[in-house]
Amino acid sequence: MTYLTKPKLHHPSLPTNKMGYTRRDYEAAVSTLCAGCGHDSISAAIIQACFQLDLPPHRIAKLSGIGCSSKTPTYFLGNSHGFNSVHGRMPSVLTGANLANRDLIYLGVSGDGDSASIGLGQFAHCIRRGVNMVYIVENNGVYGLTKGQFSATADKGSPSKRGTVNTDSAIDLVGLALQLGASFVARSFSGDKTQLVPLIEAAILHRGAAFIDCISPCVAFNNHAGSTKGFDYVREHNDAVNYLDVITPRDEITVTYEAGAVEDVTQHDGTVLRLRKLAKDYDVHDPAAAMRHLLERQSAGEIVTGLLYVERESEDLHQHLKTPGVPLKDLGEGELCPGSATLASLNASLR
Ligand SMILES: Cc1ncc(C[n+]2csc(CCOP(=O)(O)OP(=O)(O)O)c2C)c(N)n1
Ligand code: SF4
Ligand SMILES: [Mg+2]
Repeated sequence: MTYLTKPKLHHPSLPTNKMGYTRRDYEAAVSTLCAGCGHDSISAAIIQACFQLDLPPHRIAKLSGIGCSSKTPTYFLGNSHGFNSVHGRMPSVLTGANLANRDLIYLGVSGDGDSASIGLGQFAHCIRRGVNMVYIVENNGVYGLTKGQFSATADKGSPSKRGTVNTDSAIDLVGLALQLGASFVARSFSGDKTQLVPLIEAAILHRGAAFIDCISPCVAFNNHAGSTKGFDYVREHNDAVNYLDVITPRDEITVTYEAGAVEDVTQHDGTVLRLRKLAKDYDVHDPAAAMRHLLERQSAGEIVTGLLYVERESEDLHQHLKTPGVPLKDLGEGELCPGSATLASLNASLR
């Protein structure tokens, strides 16, 4: 029962994208998560983003750890590559895959337990290395799969469903990602598709480590009064700095916006991220300002969402390591093994 497949037949009038695929071609098995779980909305947003970007599913690799959140790649992109790794170890598996084959689009899906508890070290190093990927944490503040223990992102003073109060300080993954040098940092809410879908699109088109912290309520264990990760709390305290439209080079720009409320950010591939600014003086290119804004709003009890930071001229690990443009997996023995004469001269140069 865990892997119920969806019927293959499509209604002939379903809209198709430029690849000729329907949205259904980006779906996968029927979800077995609890009805109403925020994670399912994030899966739907990923499907929508990949459909709208006309991505060939076989060019995407989705990787995850362990948790309800890490199960979700079974429920989207059924025609893509997938690897469900060990708890907290998705980042190193993703980094290795990315180094071996730079030609795929890497999507890392994780949970707050997976990334902020057991996998914190792995999270930190793949962000600081600038691995070209979209890293999404489906953040519910609990270990959902193991029945509701506090995770490291649970706010200090917030009660569990049974009334125990969390006495540990929370790790803010957005603040951490900024400090670690992520070149794209955003936070969103699973219940806000209008904000989330373009953020995922922009993160896919970004070169470098793109991190999205997505608050995703756990309806079974963390949606009660007093929880700061429940649907009601997030809706009441959501402080969006901006909303985004993604305009790829092949799109016609037809939308017009009020002057002063819009900022265009051009990415390396010519894609334009059009920010509809809500906080008009918010500077999306200043990580220190982003950090200040986060802390200020946090002390006022607000949860800041939107695109919080993006680097204009971002680089990735392959540029840092000066790897060849051809994926390493496609290199032959001649290129990978320079021969004993080269090795002898290298050794001689080090004596
Ligand atoms: C090495 C290891 N330690 C502990 C566990 C038990 N375990 C499984 S999932 C999980 C926490 C999952 O929490 P999170 O990543 O937040 O995902 P969620 O279920 O909340 O989406 C834990 C502790 C495990 N599977 N492997
Ligand atoms: S336990 Fe929580 S996180 Fe897991 S599927 Fe149910 S609602 Fe979602
Ligand atoms: Mg969790």
